[in-house]
Amino acid sequence: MRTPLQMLLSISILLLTSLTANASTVLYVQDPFPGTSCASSSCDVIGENSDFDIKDVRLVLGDDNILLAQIATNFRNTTLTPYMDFGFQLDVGDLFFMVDDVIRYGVPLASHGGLIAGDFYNIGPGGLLTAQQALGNPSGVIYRNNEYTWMNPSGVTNAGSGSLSVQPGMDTTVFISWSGSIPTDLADALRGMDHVGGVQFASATCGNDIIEGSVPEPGTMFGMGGGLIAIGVLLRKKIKKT
Ligand SMILES: [Ca+2]
Ligand SMILES: [Ca+2]
Repeated sequence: MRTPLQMLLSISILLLTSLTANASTVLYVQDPFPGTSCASSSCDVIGENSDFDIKDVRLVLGDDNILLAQIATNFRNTTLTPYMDFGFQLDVGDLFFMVDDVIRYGVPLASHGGLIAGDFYNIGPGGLLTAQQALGNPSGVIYRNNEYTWMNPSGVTNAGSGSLSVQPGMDTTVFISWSGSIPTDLADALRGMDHVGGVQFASATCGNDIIEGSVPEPGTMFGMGGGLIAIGVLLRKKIKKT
């Protein structure tokens, strides 16, 4: 007899394997959560966990450059519909993708400024909008004003559509899934070939929780491999001695 969790896991694995050939996780980032109502920039969440906390992000990439991005986060509703908080409209942030620490691509998870939810965009000459710009420069509220939360719609180019779904989870968690075809430079960077790929996301346009992460640099991987080889050699020496 399978538990519901086991059923859910096997369904997820089935979906993943049917989604794309030879898919593997290229990046998994867990977001630390030290506490609530914390105004310091070193803290994870400013304000209510139920509105802003991000748990993790997983990127699964197939040989065919189809990417599946899964985010576990909190939002006040399970449809990612904007809501009012302290007199300001809060929207879900865009999902950003980085090559060598520069945000080059984005996926709006809710439509804004003519950008269509689920479509894949090249960042335009207008660049990105900080939380302050996305919210319209509010005062009297505490948020992460300098964090990038949205693409600036000005001059962006649409590079294809993707599939977006939101599933309710436990309590106020929502699971956001996006899958779509990504350009070769991003795919290679996420595989750690030549360049370094990464992901960045703000749960809401106020930037009150953010997550970011990059694949390990090829040099780091080599270093880790070297370390493992060194441990292996040491162990062998120790075994020979005894
Ligand atoms: Ca968090
Ligand atoms: Ca965070």
